[in-house]
Amino acid sequence: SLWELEAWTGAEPKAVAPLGLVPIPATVTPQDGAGFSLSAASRIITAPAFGESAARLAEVLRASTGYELPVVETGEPAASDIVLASDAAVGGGNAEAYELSATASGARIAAADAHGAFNGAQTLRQLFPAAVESPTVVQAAWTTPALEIEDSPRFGYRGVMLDVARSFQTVDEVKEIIDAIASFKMNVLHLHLADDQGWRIEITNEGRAAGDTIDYSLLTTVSGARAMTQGGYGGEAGRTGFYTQADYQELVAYADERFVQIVPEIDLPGHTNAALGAIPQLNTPGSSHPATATQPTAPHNGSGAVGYSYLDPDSEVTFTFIQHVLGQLSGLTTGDLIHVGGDESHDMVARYGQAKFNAFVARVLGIVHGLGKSANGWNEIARTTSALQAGDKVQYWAGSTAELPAAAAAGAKIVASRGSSSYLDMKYNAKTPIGLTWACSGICDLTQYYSWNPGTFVSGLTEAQVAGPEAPMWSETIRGGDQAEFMMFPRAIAHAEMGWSPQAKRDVTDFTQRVGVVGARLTAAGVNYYDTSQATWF
Ligand code: TNX
Repeated sequence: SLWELEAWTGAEPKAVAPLGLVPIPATVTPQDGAGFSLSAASRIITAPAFGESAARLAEVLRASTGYELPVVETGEPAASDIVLASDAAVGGGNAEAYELSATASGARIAAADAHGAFNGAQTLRQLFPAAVESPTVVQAAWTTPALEIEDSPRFGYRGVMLDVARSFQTVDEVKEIIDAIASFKMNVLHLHLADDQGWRIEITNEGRAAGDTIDYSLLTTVSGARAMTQGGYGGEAGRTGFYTQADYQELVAYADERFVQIVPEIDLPGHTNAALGAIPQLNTPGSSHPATATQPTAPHNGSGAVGYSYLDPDSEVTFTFIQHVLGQLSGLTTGDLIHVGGDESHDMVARYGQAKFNAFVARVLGIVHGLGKSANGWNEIARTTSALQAGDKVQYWAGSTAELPAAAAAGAKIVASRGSSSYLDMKYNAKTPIGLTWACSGICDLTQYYSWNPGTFVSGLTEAQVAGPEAPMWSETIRGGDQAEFMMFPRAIAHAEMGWSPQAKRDVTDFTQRVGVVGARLTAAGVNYYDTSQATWF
Protein backbone atom coordinates (compact mmCIF):
# COMPACT_ATOMS: atom_id res chain seq x y z
CA SER A 1 0.00 0.00 0.00
CA LEU A 2 1.02 3.62 -0.25
CA TRP A 3 1.53 3.51 3.44
CA GLU A 4 4.69 1.49 2.91
CA LEU A 5 6.22 4.13 0.67
CA GLU A 6 7.69 5.53 3.86
CA ALA A 7 10.19 2.66 3.79
CA TRP A 8 11.62 3.73 0.47
CA THR A 9 12.40 7.32 1.35
CA GLY A 10 15.72 6.46 2.99
CA ALA A 11 17.82 3.63 4.31
CA GLU A 12 17.32 4.59 7.93
CA PRO A 13 13.91 4.58 9.54
CA LYS A 14 12.96 8.18 10.15
CA ALA A 15 10.11 9.82 11.97
CA VAL A 16 8.66 11.11 8.72
CA ALA A 17 5.03 11.21 7.77
CA PRO A 18 3.86 8.63 5.27
CA LEU A 19 3.07 9.70 1.75
CA GLY A 20 -0.17 11.66 1.72
CA LEU A 21 -1.50 11.75 -1.81
CA VAL A 22 -5.06 13.10 -1.86
CA PRO A 23 -6.97 12.34 -4.03
CA ILE A 24 -5.41 8.91 -4.32
CA PRO A 25 -4.15 8.35 -7.88
CA ALA A 26 -5.47 5.55 -10.07
CA THR A 27 -2.10 3.77 -10.06
CA VAL A 28 1.12 4.36 -8.14
CA THR A 29 4.13 2.18 -8.93
CA PRO A 30 7.15 2.44 -6.62
CA GLN A 31 10.53 2.61 -8.36
CA ASP A 32 13.92 1.42 -7.17
CA GLY A 33 16.54 3.86 -6.07
CA ALA A 34 16.36 7.41 -4.87
CA GLY A 35 13.60 9.86 -5.65
CA PHE A 36 13.69 13.18 -7.44
CA SER A 37 15.57 16.05 -5.79
CA LEU A 38 14.91 19.68 -6.47
CA SER A 39 17.98 21.94 -6.24
CA ALA A 40 19.09 25.49 -6.92
CA ALA A 41 19.97 24.29 -10.43
CA SER A 42 16.48 22.97 -11.18
CA ARG A 43 14.46 24.27 -14.12
CA ILE A 44 10.96 23.63 -15.33
CA ILE A 45 11.11 22.64 -18.99
CA THR A 46 7.61 22.92 -20.39
CA ALA A 47 5.79 22.24 -23.62
CA PRO A 48 4.61 25.68 -24.85
CA ALA A 49 0.96 24.68 -24.39
CA PHE A 50 1.54 23.97 -20.69
CA GLY A 51 3.13 27.31 -19.84
CA GLU A 52 0.30 28.25 -17.50
CA SER A 53 0.65 25.01 -15.52
CA ALA A 54 4.42 25.47 -15.37
CA ALA A 55 4.04 29.05 -14.11
CA ARG A 56 1.70 27.97 -11.30
CA LEU A 57 4.06 25.17 -10.23
CA ALA A 58 7.04 27.53 -10.32
CA GLU A 59 5.23 30.05 -8.09
CA VAL A 60 4.58 27.46 -5.39
CA LEU A 61 8.05 25.91 -5.48
CA ARG A 62 9.94 29.21 -5.65
CA ALA A 63 8.17 30.62 -2.59
CA SER A 64 9.19 27.79 -0.22
CA THR A 65 12.50 26.65 -1.71
CA GLY A 66 13.86 30.05 -2.62
CA TYR A 67 15.22 28.52 -5.84
CA GLU A 68 15.11 30.51 -9.03
CA LEU A 69 13.36 27.74 -11.00
CA PRO A 70 13.36 29.30 -14.45
CA VAL A 71 10.55 28.15 -16.74
CA VAL A 72 11.97 27.36 -20.18
CA GLU A 73 10.58 25.76 -23.31
CA THR A 74 13.73 24.14 -24.65
CA GLY A 75 16.77 22.34 -23.26
CA GLU A 76 18.13 18.89 -22.55
CA PRO A 77 16.54 17.78 -19.24
CA ALA A 78 19.00 17.28 -16.39
CA ALA A 79 18.34 15.07 -13.35
CA SER A 80 17.36 18.13 -11.31
CA ASP A 81 14.78 19.38 -13.84
CA ILE A 82 11.01 19.04 -13.95
CA VAL A 83 9.65 18.37 -17.42
CA LEU A 84 6.08 19.08 -18.47
CA ALA A 85 5.65 17.16 -21.72
CA SER A 86 2.76 17.16 -24.15
CA ASP A 87 1.71 13.65 -25.19
CA ALA A 88 -1.62 13.12 -26.91
CA ALA A 89 -1.67 9.44 -25.92
CA VAL A 90 -1.78 10.09 -22.16
CA GLY A 91 -5.13 9.18 -20.65
CA GLY A 92 -6.40 7.47 -23.78
CA GLY A 93 -8.77 10.32 -24.52
CA ASN A 94 -9.74 11.06 -20.90
CA ALA A 95 -9.45 14.81 -20.27
CA GLU A 96 -7.31 16.01 -17.34
CA ALA A 97 -5.23 12.80 -17.21
CA TYR A 98 -1.50 12.82 -16.52
CA GLU A 99 1.47 10.54 -16.02
CA LEU A 100 4.17 11.39 -13.55
CA SER A 101 7.57 9.92 -12.92
CA ALA A 102 9.82 11.08 -10.11
CA THR A 103 13.21 9.42 -9.79
CA ALA A 104 16.86 10.33 -9.32
CA SER A 105 17.05 10.94 -13.05
CA GLY A 106 14.39 13.66 -13.01
CA ALA A 107 10.73 14.54 -12.66
CA ARG A 108 8.49 14.28 -15.69
CA ILE A 109 4.80 15.03 -16.06
CA ALA A 110 3.17 14.09 -19.35
CA ALA A 111 -0.38 15.02 -20.32
CA ALA A 112 -2.55 15.41 -23.38
CA ASP A 113 -4.09 18.70 -22.19
CA ALA A 114 -2.96 21.63 -20.04
CA HIS A 115 -5.36 20.75 -17.24
CA GLY A 116 -3.76 17.31 -17.06
CA ALA A 117 -0.33 18.92 -16.72
CA PHE A 118 -1.71 21.14 -13.93
CA ASN A 119 -3.14 18.09 -12.15
CA GLY A 120 0.19 16.29 -12.41
CA ALA A 121 1.87 19.33 -10.86
CA GLN A 122 -0.53 19.15 -7.89
CA THR A 123 0.51 15.55 -7.32
CA LEU A 124 4.19 16.50 -7.55
CA ARG A 125 3.64 19.15 -4.84
CA GLN A 126 2.26 16.46 -2.53
CA LEU A 127 5.40 14.34 -3.03
CA PHE A 128 7.65 16.98 -1.47
CA PRO A 129 7.81 17.63 2.30
CA ALA A 130 4.81 19.60 3.64
CA ALA A 131 6.91 22.75 4.01
CA VAL A 132 6.89 23.07 0.23
CA GLU A 133 3.52 24.80 0.73
CA SER A 134 5.08 27.58 2.81
CA PRO A 135 4.74 31.09 1.33
CA THR A 136 8.19 31.92 2.75
CA VAL A 137 11.56 30.22 2.29
CA VAL A 138 12.22 27.08 4.35
CA GLN A 139 15.40 24.99 4.55
CA ALA A 140 14.55 21.37 3.75
CA ALA A 141 15.63 18.41 1.63
CA TRP A 142 13.28 18.76 -1.33
CA THR A 143 13.26 15.09 -2.30
CA THR A 144 10.35 12.91 -3.38
CA PRO A 145 9.96 9.16 -3.11
CA ALA A 146 10.82 7.29 -6.32
CA LEU A 147 7.64 6.35 -8.15
CA GLU A 148 5.56 6.44 -11.27
CA ILE A 149 1.91 7.46 -11.40
CA GLU A 150 -0.83 7.13 -14.00
CA ASP A 151 -3.94 9.06 -13.15
CA SER A 152 -7.20 10.42 -14.54
CA PRO A 153 -10.45 11.66 -12.97
CA ARG A 154 -13.56 9.61 -12.36
CA PHE A 155 -15.90 12.62 -12.80
CA GLY A 156 -15.41 15.74 -14.89
CA TYR A 157 -17.17 18.02 -12.34
CA ARG A 158 -15.62 18.30 -8.86
CA GLY A 159 -16.89 21.30 -7.01
CA VAL A 160 -17.29 23.42 -3.95
CA MET A 161 -19.94 26.13 -3.47
CA LEU A 162 -19.38 29.30 -1.49
CA ASP A 163 -22.37 31.34 -0.28
CA VAL A 164 -21.11 34.92 -0.34
CA ALA A 165 -24.68 36.27 -0.19
CA ARG A 166 -25.52 35.63 3.47
CA SER A 167 -22.05 36.81 4.44
CA PHE A 168 -19.52 38.28 2.05
CA GLN A 169 -16.05 36.91 1.32
CA THR A 170 -13.43 39.27 -0.11
CA VAL A 171 -11.58 38.68 -3.38
CA ASP A 172 -8.47 37.62 -1.44
CA GLU A 173 -10.45 35.21 0.74
CA VAL A 174 -11.96 33.59 -2.33
CA LYS A 175 -8.55 33.36 -4.02
CA GLU A 176 -7.15 31.46 -1.05
CA ILE A 177 -10.03 29.00 -1.32
CA ILE A 178 -9.46 28.62 -5.07
CA ASP A 179 -5.80 27.81 -4.41
CA ALA A 180 -6.72 25.25 -1.78
CA ILE A 181 -9.37 23.40 -3.77
CA ALA A 182 -7.27 23.39 -6.96
CA SER A 183 -4.46 21.69 -5.04
CA PHE A 184 -6.86 18.78 -4.51
CA LYS A 185 -7.73 18.79 -8.23
CA MET A 186 -11.20 20.26 -7.76
CA ASN A 187 -12.29 22.22 -10.83
CA VAL A 188 -15.54 24.06 -10.00
CA LEU A 189 -16.19 26.96 -7.63
CA HIS A 190 -19.92 27.71 -7.55
CA LEU A 191 -20.49 31.22 -6.16
CA HIS A 192 -23.93 31.85 -4.61
CA LEU A 193 -24.04 35.57 -5.45
CA ALA A 194 -27.56 36.61 -4.44
CA ASP A 195 -30.08 35.57 -1.83
CA ASP A 196 -32.60 37.14 0.52
CA GLN A 197 -29.96 38.78 2.68
CA GLY A 198 -27.62 40.33 0.11
CA TRP A 199 -26.60 40.93 -3.51
CA ARG A 200 -22.90 40.58 -4.30
CA ILE A 201 -22.28 41.25 -8.01
CA GLU A 202 -22.31 44.68 -9.64
CA ILE A 203 -24.79 44.94 -12.50
CA THR A 204 -24.68 48.13 -14.55
CA ASN A 205 -27.34 49.83 -16.65
CA GLU A 206 -25.28 49.33 -19.80
CA GLY A 207 -27.18 47.55 -22.54
CA ARG A 208 -30.63 47.86 -20.96
CA ALA A 209 -33.47 46.80 -23.21
CA ALA A 210 -35.64 49.52 -24.74
CA GLY A 211 -38.15 50.66 -22.15
CA ASP A 212 -36.26 49.12 -19.21
CA THR A 213 -36.24 51.79 -16.48
CA ILE A 214 -34.62 49.69 -13.75
CA ASP A 215 -31.56 51.20 -12.09
CA TYR A 216 -29.45 48.07 -11.69
CA SER A 217 -26.81 49.87 -9.64
CA LEU A 218 -29.29 49.76 -6.75
CA LEU A 219 -28.69 46.01 -6.45
CA THR A 220 -25.28 46.60 -4.96
CA THR A 221 -25.63 50.11 -3.51
CA VAL A 222 -28.63 48.93 -1.49
CA SER A 223 -28.35 45.15 -1.11
CA GLY A 224 -24.57 44.93 -1.33
CA ALA A 225 -24.62 46.85 1.94
CA ARG A 226 -26.86 44.23 3.57
CA ALA A 227 -26.23 40.75 4.95
CA MET A 228 -27.43 38.40 7.68
CA THR A 229 -28.22 40.50 10.74
CA GLN A 230 -27.47 37.64 13.14
CA GLY A 231 -26.33 34.02 13.10
CA GLY A 232 -22.55 34.12 13.47
CA TYR A 233 -20.47 33.15 16.48
CA GLY A 234 -21.62 35.29 19.40
CA GLY A 235 -24.44 36.57 17.19
CA GLU A 236 -22.10 38.28 14.74
CA ALA A 237 -23.92 39.71 11.73
CA GLY A 238 -22.96 38.73 8.20
CA ARG A 239 -20.34 40.70 6.30
CA THR A 240 -21.52 43.15 3.69
CA GLY A 241 -19.86 43.99 0.39
CA PHE A 242 -19.96 43.12 -3.28
CA TYR A 243 -17.71 42.40 -6.24
CA THR A 244 -17.36 45.13 -8.83
CA GLN A 245 -17.30 43.69 -12.31
CA ALA A 246 -13.54 44.24 -12.33
CA ASP A 247 -13.22 42.30 -9.04
CA TYR A 248 -15.31 39.53 -10.46
CA GLN A 249 -13.30 39.32 -13.66
CA GLU A 250 -10.14 39.19 -11.56
CA LEU A 251 -11.57 36.22 -9.67
CA VAL A 252 -12.65 34.45 -12.85
CA ALA A 253 -9.19 34.94 -14.39
CA TYR A 254 -7.48 33.74 -11.20
CA ALA A 255 -9.67 30.65 -11.15
CA ASP A 256 -9.15 30.00 -14.87
CA GLU A 257 -5.37 30.09 -14.37
CA ARG A 258 -5.87 27.24 -11.87
CA PHE A 259 -8.29 25.32 -14.09
CA VAL A 260 -11.20 26.11 -11.79
CA GLN A 261 -14.44 27.14 -13.47
CA ILE A 262 -16.48 29.72 -11.56
CA VAL A 263 -20.20 28.94 -11.81
CA PRO A 264 -22.14 32.09 -10.80
CA GLU A 265 -25.57 31.66 -9.22
CA ILE A 266 -28.48 34.08 -9.14
CA ASP A 267 -31.12 32.23 -7.14
CA LEU A 268 -34.60 32.48 -8.79
CA PRO A 269 -37.55 32.88 -8.35
CA GLY A 270 -37.25 32.50 -4.56
CA HIS A 271 -34.38 33.66 -2.32
CA THR A 272 -34.84 37.04 -4.02
CA ASN A 273 -35.56 39.47 -1.19
CA ALA A 274 -32.30 41.34 -1.84
CA ALA A 275 -33.44 42.06 -5.41
CA LEU A 276 -36.96 42.96 -4.25
CA GLY A 277 -35.52 45.20 -1.55
CA ALA A 278 -33.42 47.15 -4.05
CA ILE A 279 -35.49 47.40 -7.24
CA PRO A 280 -38.89 49.10 -6.79
CA GLN A 281 -40.22 47.88 -10.17
CA LEU A 282 -40.03 44.26 -9.00
CA ASN A 283 -42.43 44.95 -6.13
CA THR A 284 -45.65 44.26 -8.02
CA PRO A 285 -48.82 42.94 -6.38
CA GLY A 286 -47.90 39.51 -7.73
CA SER A 287 -44.52 39.45 -5.99
CA SER A 288 -43.94 38.44 -2.38
CA HIS A 289 -43.67 42.11 -1.38
CA PRO A 290 -46.09 44.47 -3.16
CA ALA A 291 -44.98 48.05 -2.78
CA THR A 292 -47.08 50.47 -0.79
CA ALA A 293 -46.84 54.24 -0.49
CA THR A 294 -44.98 53.97 2.78
CA GLN A 295 -42.98 50.89 1.85
CA PRO A 296 -41.79 51.25 -1.77
CA THR A 297 -39.59 48.14 -1.78
CA ALA A 298 -39.44 44.91 0.18
CA PRO A 299 -38.04 45.35 3.69
CA HIS A 300 -34.67 43.91 4.48
CA ASN A 301 -34.96 40.57 6.20
CA GLY A 302 -31.57 39.60 7.53
CA SER A 303 -32.75 36.45 9.27
CA GLY A 304 -32.06 32.97 7.97
CA ALA A 305 -35.72 32.40 7.09
CA VAL A 306 -36.28 30.69 3.74
CA GLY A 307 -39.15 30.28 1.30
CA TYR A 308 -40.94 33.60 1.76
CA SER A 309 -39.66 35.69 -1.15
CA TYR A 310 -40.43 35.41 -4.87
CA LEU A 311 -40.51 37.43 -8.04
CA ASP A 312 -43.84 38.00 -9.79
CA PRO A 313 -44.23 35.22 -12.39
CA ASP A 314 -46.84 37.23 -14.32
CA SER A 315 -44.89 40.48 -14.64
CA GLU A 316 -42.83 41.07 -17.78
CA VAL A 317 -40.57 43.33 -15.72
CA THR A 318 -39.46 40.21 -13.85
CA PHE A 319 -38.15 38.68 -17.06
CA THR A 320 -36.67 41.94 -18.33
CA PHE A 321 -34.73 42.02 -15.05
CA ILE A 322 -33.60 38.39 -15.31
CA GLN A 323 -32.59 38.76 -18.96
CA HIS A 324 -30.46 41.82 -18.17
CA VAL A 325 -28.83 40.41 -15.04
CA LEU A 326 -28.06 37.00 -16.54
CA GLY A 327 -26.97 38.60 -19.80
CA GLN A 328 -24.37 40.73 -18.04
CA LEU A 329 -23.28 37.89 -15.78
CA SER A 330 -22.91 35.63 -18.77
CA GLY A 331 -20.64 38.20 -20.37
CA LEU A 332 -18.37 38.03 -17.29
CA THR A 333 -18.37 34.23 -17.26
CA THR A 334 -15.75 32.26 -19.16
CA GLY A 335 -17.28 28.87 -18.26
CA ASP A 336 -20.28 27.23 -19.85
CA LEU A 337 -22.58 27.28 -16.79
CA ILE A 338 -24.93 29.80 -15.15
CA HIS A 339 -26.71 28.60 -12.00
CA VAL A 340 -30.31 29.81 -11.67
CA GLY A 341 -31.16 28.44 -8.22
CA GLY A 342 -34.75 27.26 -8.13
CA ASP A 343 -34.74 26.03 -4.52
CA GLU A 344 -37.31 26.56 -1.80
CA SER A 345 -39.81 28.81 -3.59
CA HIS A 346 -42.33 27.65 -1.01
CA ASP A 347 -44.65 30.68 -0.84
CA MET A 348 -44.67 31.11 -4.60
CA VAL A 349 -45.65 27.49 -5.17
CA ALA A 350 -48.31 27.82 -2.45
CA ARG A 351 -49.79 30.91 -4.09
CA TYR A 352 -49.50 30.07 -7.78
CA GLY A 353 -49.16 26.29 -7.90
CA GLN A 354 -46.44 23.98 -9.17
CA ALA A 355 -47.26 24.45 -12.86
CA LYS A 356 -46.60 28.20 -12.67
CA PHE A 357 -43.28 27.59 -10.91
CA ASN A 358 -42.31 25.06 -13.56
CA ALA A 359 -43.20 27.51 -16.35
CA PHE A 360 -41.13 30.20 -14.63
CA VAL A 361 -38.11 27.91 -14.45
CA ALA A 362 -38.59 26.84 -18.07
CA ARG A 363 -38.53 30.47 -19.17
CA VAL A 364 -35.37 31.16 -17.15
CA LEU A 365 -33.69 28.07 -18.61
CA GLY A 366 -34.61 29.41 -22.04
CA ILE A 367 -32.95 32.73 -21.21
CA VAL A 368 -29.74 30.94 -20.16
CA HIS A 369 -29.74 28.78 -23.29
CA GLY A 370 -30.39 31.87 -25.40
CA LEU A 371 -27.23 33.41 -23.95
CA GLY A 372 -25.26 30.41 -25.21
CA LYS A 373 -24.75 28.93 -21.75
CA SER A 374 -25.93 25.79 -20.03
CA ALA A 375 -27.98 26.02 -16.86
CA ASN A 376 -27.39 24.56 -13.44
CA GLY A 377 -30.13 24.56 -10.81
CA TRP A 378 -31.13 22.95 -7.53
CA ASN A 379 -33.13 19.75 -7.82
CA GLU A 380 -36.47 21.59 -7.78
CA ILE A 381 -35.79 22.50 -11.45
CA ALA A 382 -35.97 18.80 -12.35
CA ARG A 383 -39.75 19.27 -12.36
CA THR A 384 -39.28 21.28 -15.57
CA THR A 385 -37.90 18.36 -17.54
CA SER A 386 -39.05 19.58 -20.93
CA ALA A 387 -36.86 22.69 -20.78
CA LEU A 388 -33.69 20.82 -19.76
CA GLN A 389 -31.15 19.95 -22.42
CA ALA A 390 -27.72 18.39 -22.84
CA GLY A 391 -25.12 20.41 -20.95
CA ASP A 392 -27.52 21.44 -18.17
CA LYS A 393 -26.99 20.28 -14.58
CA VAL A 394 -29.46 19.44 -11.84
CA GLN A 395 -27.91 19.75 -8.40
CA TYR A 396 -29.43 17.31 -5.93
CA TRP A 397 -29.40 18.58 -2.34
CA ALA A 398 -32.45 17.20 -0.52
CA GLY A 399 -35.87 15.62 -0.90
CA SER A 400 -37.01 12.98 -3.32
CA THR A 401 -34.63 11.72 -5.99
CA ALA A 402 -37.55 10.40 -8.04
CA GLU A 403 -37.42 13.20 -10.63
CA LEU A 404 -33.70 12.90 -11.33
CA PRO A 405 -33.72 9.99 -13.84
CA ALA A 406 -36.16 11.85 -16.11
CA ALA A 407 -34.05 15.01 -15.91
CA ALA A 408 -31.01 12.91 -16.81
CA ALA A 409 -32.90 11.32 -19.68
CA ALA A 410 -33.60 14.85 -20.97
CA GLY A 411 -29.83 15.37 -21.14
CA ALA A 412 -29.03 17.08 -17.83
CA LYS A 413 -26.29 15.63 -15.66
CA ILE A 414 -26.76 15.33 -11.92
CA VAL A 415 -24.49 17.15 -9.46
CA ALA A 416 -24.30 15.17 -6.22
CA SER A 417 -24.65 17.48 -3.21
CA ARG A 418 -26.74 15.34 -0.86
CA GLY A 419 -27.04 17.47 2.26
CA SER A 420 -26.18 14.81 4.82
CA SER A 421 -22.87 13.99 3.16
CA SER A 422 -22.02 17.23 1.35
CA TYR A 423 -23.08 20.30 3.32
CA LEU A 424 -20.02 22.11 4.59
CA ASP A 425 -22.09 24.45 6.78
CA MET A 426 -23.16 21.60 9.07
CA LYS A 427 -21.57 21.38 12.50
CA TYR A 428 -19.01 18.54 12.64
CA ASN A 429 -20.51 17.66 16.02
CA ALA A 430 -22.37 19.31 18.87
CA LYS A 431 -19.26 21.20 20.01
CA THR A 432 -18.63 22.98 16.70
CA PRO A 433 -19.16 26.66 17.57
CA ILE A 434 -20.63 27.66 14.19
CA GLY A 435 -22.78 25.87 11.64
CA LEU A 436 -26.26 24.42 11.29
CA THR A 437 -27.51 20.93 12.10
CA TRP A 438 -30.51 20.16 9.89
CA ALA A 439 -28.88 17.80 7.39
CA CYS A 440 -27.48 15.25 9.82
CA SER A 441 -28.50 14.11 13.22
CA GLY A 442 -25.63 15.24 15.38
CA ILE A 443 -22.55 14.20 13.44
CA CYS A 444 -21.57 15.50 10.01
CA ASP A 445 -17.92 14.57 10.15
CA LEU A 446 -15.25 13.56 7.65
CA THR A 447 -16.00 9.88 7.15
CA GLN A 448 -19.70 10.53 6.54
CA TYR A 449 -18.75 12.89 3.71
CA TYR A 450 -16.39 10.28 2.27
CA SER A 451 -18.27 7.02 2.63
CA TRP A 452 -20.87 7.25 -0.10
CA ASN A 453 -20.83 6.74 -3.81
CA PRO A 454 -22.06 9.68 -5.91
CA GLY A 455 -22.20 7.37 -8.93
CA THR A 456 -24.83 5.07 -7.43
CA PHE A 457 -26.64 7.03 -4.71
CA VAL A 458 -29.69 7.54 -6.92
CA SER A 459 -31.23 4.39 -8.28
CA GLY A 460 -32.14 4.71 -11.92
CA LEU A 461 -29.11 6.85 -12.78
CA THR A 462 -26.05 5.56 -14.58
CA GLU A 463 -22.64 6.84 -13.54
CA ALA A 464 -22.36 8.63 -16.89
CA GLN A 465 -25.47 10.65 -15.92
CA VAL A 466 -23.72 12.01 -12.83
CA ALA A 467 -21.58 15.11 -13.43
CA GLY A 468 -19.79 14.66 -10.10
CA PRO A 469 -19.91 15.84 -6.50
CA GLU A 470 -20.14 19.39 -5.16
CA ALA A 471 -19.90 20.38 -1.50
CA PRO A 472 -21.86 23.57 -0.65
CA MET A 473 -20.63 26.02 1.99
CA TRP A 474 -23.68 28.03 3.11
CA SER A 475 -23.01 31.07 5.23
CA GLU A 476 -25.88 31.84 7.57
CA THR A 477 -23.43 31.28 10.45
CA ILE A 478 -20.03 31.57 8.76
CA ARG A 479 -18.08 34.82 8.83
CA GLY A 480 -14.94 35.39 6.76
CA GLY A 481 -12.41 33.15 5.09
CA ASP A 482 -10.90 31.50 8.16
CA GLN A 483 -14.29 30.27 9.37
CA ALA A 484 -15.23 29.10 5.88
CA GLU A 485 -11.98 27.14 5.66
CA PHE A 486 -12.55 25.64 9.11
CA MET A 487 -15.87 24.24 7.90
CA MET A 488 -14.61 23.28 4.44
CA PHE A 489 -11.46 21.40 5.36
CA PRO A 490 -11.02 18.53 5.61
CA ARG A 491 -14.58 17.64 4.49
CA ALA A 492 -14.17 19.17 1.02
CA ILE A 493 -11.12 16.92 0.60
CA ALA A 494 -13.41 13.91 1.01
CA HIS A 495 -15.40 15.25 -1.93
CA ALA A 496 -12.22 15.89 -3.90
CA GLU A 497 -11.20 12.25 -3.60
CA MET A 498 -14.73 11.02 -4.21
CA GLY A 499 -14.86 13.05 -7.43
CA TRP A 500 -11.43 12.10 -8.68
CA SER A 501 -10.36 8.63 -7.57
CA PRO A 502 -11.64 5.29 -8.86
CA GLN A 503 -14.26 3.92 -6.47
CA ALA A 504 -12.25 0.69 -6.10
CA LYS A 505 -9.25 2.69 -4.85
CA ARG A 506 -11.19 4.46 -2.12
CA ASP A 507 -10.76 3.21 1.43
CA VAL A 508 -11.93 5.24 4.39
CA THR A 509 -9.20 4.14 6.82
CA ASP A 510 -6.46 4.81 4.31
CA PHE A 511 -8.10 8.15 3.47
CA THR A 512 -8.26 9.37 7.06
CA GLN A 513 -4.53 8.63 7.40
CA ARG A 514 -3.63 10.45 4.19
CA VAL A 515 -5.78 13.41 5.25
CA GLY A 516 -3.73 13.47 8.43
CA VAL A 517 -0.60 14.02 6.35
CA VAL A 518 -2.32 16.77 4.38
CA GLY A 519 -2.96 18.72 7.60
CA ALA A 520 0.66 19.80 7.80
CA ARG A 521 0.49 20.97 4.21
CA LEU A 522 -2.61 23.09 4.89
CA THR A 523 -0.90 24.52 7.97
CA ALA A 524 2.18 25.42 5.94
CA ALA A 525 -0.02 27.07 3.31
CA GLY A 526 -1.91 29.05 5.94
CA VAL A 527 -5.22 27.32 5.25
CA ASN A 528 -7.46 26.79 8.27
CA TYR A 529 -9.06 23.40 8.96
CA TYR A 530 -10.77 21.41 11.69
CA ASP A 531 -8.51 18.77 13.23
CA THR A 532 -11.23 16.18 13.41
CA SER A 533 -10.55 13.14 15.59
CA GLN A 534 -11.59 11.05 12.59
CA ALA A 535 -8.24 11.73 10.90
CA THR A 536 -4.85 10.47 12.08
CA TRP A 537 -2.81 13.67 12.28
CA PHE A 538 0.95 13.42 11.74
C1 TNX B 1 -30.93 25.02 2.29
S1 TNX B 1 -29.59 23.91 -0.08
C2 TNX B 1 -30.79 25.98 1.32
C3 TNX B 1 -30.00 27.20 1.60
C4 TNX B 1 -29.54 27.23 3.02
C5 TNX B 1 -29.05 25.87 3.44
C6 TNX B 1 -28.47 25.84 4.81
C7 TNX B 1 -30.51 24.89 -0.73
C8 TNX B 1 -30.65 24.71 -2.15
N1 TNX B 1 -31.14 25.81 0.02
O1 TNX B 1 -30.76 28.34 1.30
O2 TNX B 1 -28.50 28.16 3.12
O3 TNX B 1 -30.12 24.97 3.38
O4 TNX B 1 -27.88 24.63 5.12
